[in-house]
Amino acid sequence: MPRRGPGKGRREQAPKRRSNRDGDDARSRGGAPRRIGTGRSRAEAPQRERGWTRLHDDDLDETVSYERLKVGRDRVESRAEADGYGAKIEGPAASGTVVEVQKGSFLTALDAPPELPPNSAPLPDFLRTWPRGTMKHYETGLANLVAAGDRVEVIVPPVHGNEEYEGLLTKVAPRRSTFRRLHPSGRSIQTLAANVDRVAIVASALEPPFRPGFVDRVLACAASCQLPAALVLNKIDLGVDAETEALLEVYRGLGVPIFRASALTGEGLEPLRAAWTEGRTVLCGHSGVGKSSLLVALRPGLAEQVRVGEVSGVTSKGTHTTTHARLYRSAEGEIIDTPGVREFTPADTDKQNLWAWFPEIASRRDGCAFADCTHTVEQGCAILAAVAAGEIHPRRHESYVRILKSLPE
Ligand SMILES: Nc1nc2c(ncn2[C@@H]2O[C@H](COP(=O)(O)OP(=O)(O)O)[C@@H](O)[C@H]2O)c(=O)[nH]1
Ligand SMILES: [Mg+2]
Ligand SMILES: [Zn+2]
Repeated sequence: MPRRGPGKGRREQAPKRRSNRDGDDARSRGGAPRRIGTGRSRAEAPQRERGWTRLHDDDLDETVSYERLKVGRDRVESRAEADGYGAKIEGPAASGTVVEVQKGSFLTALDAPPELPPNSAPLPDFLRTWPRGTMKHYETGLANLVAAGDRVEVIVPPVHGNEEYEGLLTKVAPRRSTFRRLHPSGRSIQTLAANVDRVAIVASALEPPFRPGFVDRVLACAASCQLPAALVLNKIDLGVDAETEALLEVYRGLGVPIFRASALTGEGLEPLRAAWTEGRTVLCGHSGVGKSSLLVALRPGLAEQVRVGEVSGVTSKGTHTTTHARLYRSAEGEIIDTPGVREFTPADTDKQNLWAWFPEIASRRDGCAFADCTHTVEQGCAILAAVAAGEIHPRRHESYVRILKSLPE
């Protein structure tokens, strides 16, 4: 009697469909946000498993699986088929760096062109790379598995004539660091950039006004990622008001390096150039503060690629365009711009340990009367006392309270 393989039948539940349905269920239930880190609670695990079939080698009856997968013995040429079945795609391997994450694909700069057959079409500067089918279907609790700055390995099937090259992602190298945030949905963690060395918060004194709440969010976010952060005050040609000056002093007191610059006049660019020549810097800042202008001022070679004065995040029709980070490589140091990313809520943290990313709270919390003090309303709170005594700036405390309220339990 023919053996009915354990994988048979279950394979028909397309993983993608299944995971979508789970998502809808979760949404319709509403309620509390999911646990960070997994994206799902443990209680949901059995339900999730049901949608998945783990195929052991022993379970794979070759003839059945070939038939079922409709792959046959021919090489799979189309990406759509490969997506679904993790089929074999042939071509030379290459390594590279992801410069931008787009809808489902990764724009990748290859370290060196792979050896392609003679009379293949010329390779583009940036190769559009797609993940293998399976990678897209597992719910990991992460909004994205690959980020700008990731080191990857790809397969590059040769193409001829006018066909477009498309790489297949085969491997993502371990990261030396990640800059990540809680996704605005509150349900997953989003890696904005990988293998970065420092975060630069770009702000302007005027037009748009200086926003300390934003600075505090990025500072907490960077600290939770163990990344050093600096503050760049751009547009100093427009003047700096006394209130902003006072806040800059507060940040300086907290050990945050402060740069003052004008992309317009070129003032203050030298120290930035010097500070960013080594490694990789991520620029964060509201639209209009001058991130693109600074990029072009520091790297005139990018003038063709980077558009200044572009309203990012929203098109004229009011729909969202890309909010994706873009890596600009250069021998004078690499810079990642994050246009359209406005929310920086620290990931890997919760209400109980947010204090750790506020140095002036971390250093005083031992003085609180209660070990589980939230530093918001408690009697005998050393932090509230320090705010009242003028030792902690009220705006910093206000930022702490705001972030606290926006975090999951
Ligand atoms: N006065 C002045 N204007 C600037 C400066 N840097 C940028 N701008 C202007 O601010 C606007 C937004 O700049 P942009 O670089 O596109 O900001 P981004 O959205 O942060 O990338 C543009 O009109 C720039 O010309 C500066 O240092 N001084
Ligand atoms: Mg810009
Ligand atoms: Zn307290």
